[in-house]
Amino acid sequence: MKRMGFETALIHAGQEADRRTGSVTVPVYQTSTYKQDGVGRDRGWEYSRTGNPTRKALEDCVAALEGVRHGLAFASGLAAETAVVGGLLKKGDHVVAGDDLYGGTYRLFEKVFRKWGLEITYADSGSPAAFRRAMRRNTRLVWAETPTNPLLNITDIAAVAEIAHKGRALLAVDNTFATPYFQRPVGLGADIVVHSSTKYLGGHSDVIGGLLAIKDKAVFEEVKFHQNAAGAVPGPWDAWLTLRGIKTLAVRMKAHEANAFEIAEALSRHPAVSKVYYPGLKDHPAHALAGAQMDGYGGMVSFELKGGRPAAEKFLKKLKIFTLAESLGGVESLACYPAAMTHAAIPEKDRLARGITAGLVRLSAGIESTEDLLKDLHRALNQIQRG
Ligand code: P1T
Repeated sequence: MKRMGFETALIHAGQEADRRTGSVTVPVYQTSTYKQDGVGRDRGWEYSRTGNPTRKALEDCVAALEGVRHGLAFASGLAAETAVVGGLLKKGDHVVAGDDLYGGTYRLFEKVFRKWGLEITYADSGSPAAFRRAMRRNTRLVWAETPTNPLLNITDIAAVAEIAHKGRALLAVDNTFATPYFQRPVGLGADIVVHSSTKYLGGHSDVIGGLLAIKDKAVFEEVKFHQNAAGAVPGPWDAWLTLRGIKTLAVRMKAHEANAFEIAEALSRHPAVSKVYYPGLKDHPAHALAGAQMDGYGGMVSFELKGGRPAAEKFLKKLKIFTLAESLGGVESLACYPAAMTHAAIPEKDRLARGITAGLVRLSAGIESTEDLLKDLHRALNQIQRG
């Protein structure tokens, strides 16, 4: 089935009815190994670290959604990131990364990749000129999260791709926040797309996973080698749950975004709030760029409360529908306090320099009724105002 529409690909890419039984969903191949018909005569599958049909369906599906031929699935988003760096780079290579990143990604770069002998420079996520200035002769990889976590900065993918390629480096884009429903980085020049499928792709807060979509076959082969050699693969059940989640991505993303818009506007009008970060708002510094490189603005909203940590703690305690929890992108609305949760691994000085302040709260807009979500936020905001 070639050239499917996006909504069709969500449901069918990589997934044909099972040949033997006609099962319309991909079976869960809960097996570690496969019978061989003779030495050197397998049936295309040898061992489930190397390959598994349920996982392969997910890998083919993400490749189709991102508009490339090659996909790979991992046990987590961070495992996918590790395979990119472990598969492609060596000691002495240099990485340029945007400076607003998920805290766990920053920790992986700082505490693991530096130990491997990699050099890393962070560039202002919103400034292609900063990426250009950070490039060196030994830069092999440029890494951008866009929109960024947690501040919803936007990196100009086409501009940064040009800079990376001029320096003979690859561009990897973490597309977790936008998903391929709102943004397809390869069409803008990226070489590798990274996902924490734990988030919107899985969509139901019930499975951890990571996915890569890779444009070039040689790059894919190197990362695939690492996937098998290091072995951070998902089990077939996790792959199956992720495939099931992906089927409804389009309808969910529309609902997440509609709620996020209403939330961002309501927060902007509230006197307890000093700043709102949402690329769909006209006063977001990269509103025009987001509109040009994305098909929508997504479901994540961050904001700054007047009154720092005490106000944030009070607000988070008063919420009833939003759940205080790490992660994002599930059907249920979540609230997070980045300074002590998702971004606690970043030293305070660096956090503050990036804008992750003591009053910052991050919301993942779920797909519950808009009215209930707004009421929940208003109640909590009004109570902190009362003191
Ligand atoms: O948690 P894991 O599946 O390993 O994915 C890591 C990851 C990678 N990239 C982005 C943009 C992410 O947001 C994450 C994980 N983030 C959270 C857990 C969070 O609450 O922000």
